[in-house]
Amino acid sequence: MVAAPLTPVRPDCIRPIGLPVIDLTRKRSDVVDLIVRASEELGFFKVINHGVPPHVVANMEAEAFTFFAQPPSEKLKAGPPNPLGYGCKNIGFNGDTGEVEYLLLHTNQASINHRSKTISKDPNKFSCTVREYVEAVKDLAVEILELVGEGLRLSDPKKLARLIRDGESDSVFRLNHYPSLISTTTTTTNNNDTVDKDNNNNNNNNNNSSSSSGRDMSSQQGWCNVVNGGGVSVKGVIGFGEHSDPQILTLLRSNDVVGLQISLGDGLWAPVSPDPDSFSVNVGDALQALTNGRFISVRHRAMVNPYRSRLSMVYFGAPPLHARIAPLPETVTAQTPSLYRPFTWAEYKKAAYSLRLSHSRLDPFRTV
Ligand code: GA4
Repeated sequence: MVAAPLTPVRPDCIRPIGLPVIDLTRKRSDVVDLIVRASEELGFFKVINHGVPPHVVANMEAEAFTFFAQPPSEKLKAGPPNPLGYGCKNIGFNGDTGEVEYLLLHTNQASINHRSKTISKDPNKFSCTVREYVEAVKDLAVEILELVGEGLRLSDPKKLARLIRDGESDSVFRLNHYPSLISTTTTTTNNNDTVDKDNNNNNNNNNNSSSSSGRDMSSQQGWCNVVNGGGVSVKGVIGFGEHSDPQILTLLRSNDVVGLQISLGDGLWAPVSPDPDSFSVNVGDALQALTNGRFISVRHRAMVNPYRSRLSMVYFGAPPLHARIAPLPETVTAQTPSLYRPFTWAEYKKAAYSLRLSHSRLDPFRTV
């Protein structure tokens, strides 16, 4: 009898590689070339000397830690995520889950003001902090897209940047909290929320994330049901599963805790070293379509750090809902015919929310 061939099981493999770190104060033409090359080869790069003031970042991080340190009953007042608002473990509407809790906000000021009322005891302070952060990061995204426009030799080099600068842009801002898994003492409260009494292992390097009592604000207090009686494996727990971002450009900043990984294909994952002074930048699906597949919308995921809580603050630069996304004429040639049919951002967003997180969302929009 011939034995049936074994189906090879290929475990995910971590492959540390040198990821591009681009100093935005270098000569403009060099920066343009580096950004284009990184976007083509990986769809990912980091930027340093980016001009976002440290206090703006620190204030936003402090607000985020303050929010997540609250008991579940308080945080749930800012939910459920529809998709905006507070969410815990559930991602999107089609059954995706992860070991993450988050706040998803629209960057429109009226929306931030409105949401702040259920998020913070000092809504004005919260909304001002978010506004300052989002404005600064949006300016950075605009600058990067202008450099991209130059690199692609667009007849109108600011065309891409205008899509996210537009007052009606559908950009969103996300705060993700990935509590650590190690905990020495847990108690289960009446409403089934697991409360961690030991905060020491969540030590965070950033002074701004500490409360006046000197306690780490990234405590698991208020986290719902992650530690589960100490029975959770601390290896390879997924916080936010593999996906690409639907928008144009994503700018992510995290505290000094490892977790983000980008896909190199073939089950290989490159860890992104945490570096609170830089921003990680990734190409989104809309930019892949606009560049006719020249730039890669990189797939990525976030792993839970066993020992320390991770906080990421992510700006997703998107066009207005009515904006038309189609390969830019400069990227379409006889040799590189149009890969995608035109679509509006509203159409794409609707499709994204009808699919699972890991779906290759652009495929149905391909012409060939
Ligand atoms: C991924 C990028 C952003 O975080 C996000 C996510 C959104 C959500 O969490 O509500 C989505 C996800 C993201 C992609 C596919 C859909 C929509 C969950 C999901 C299953 C806010 C976004 O715009 O798309």
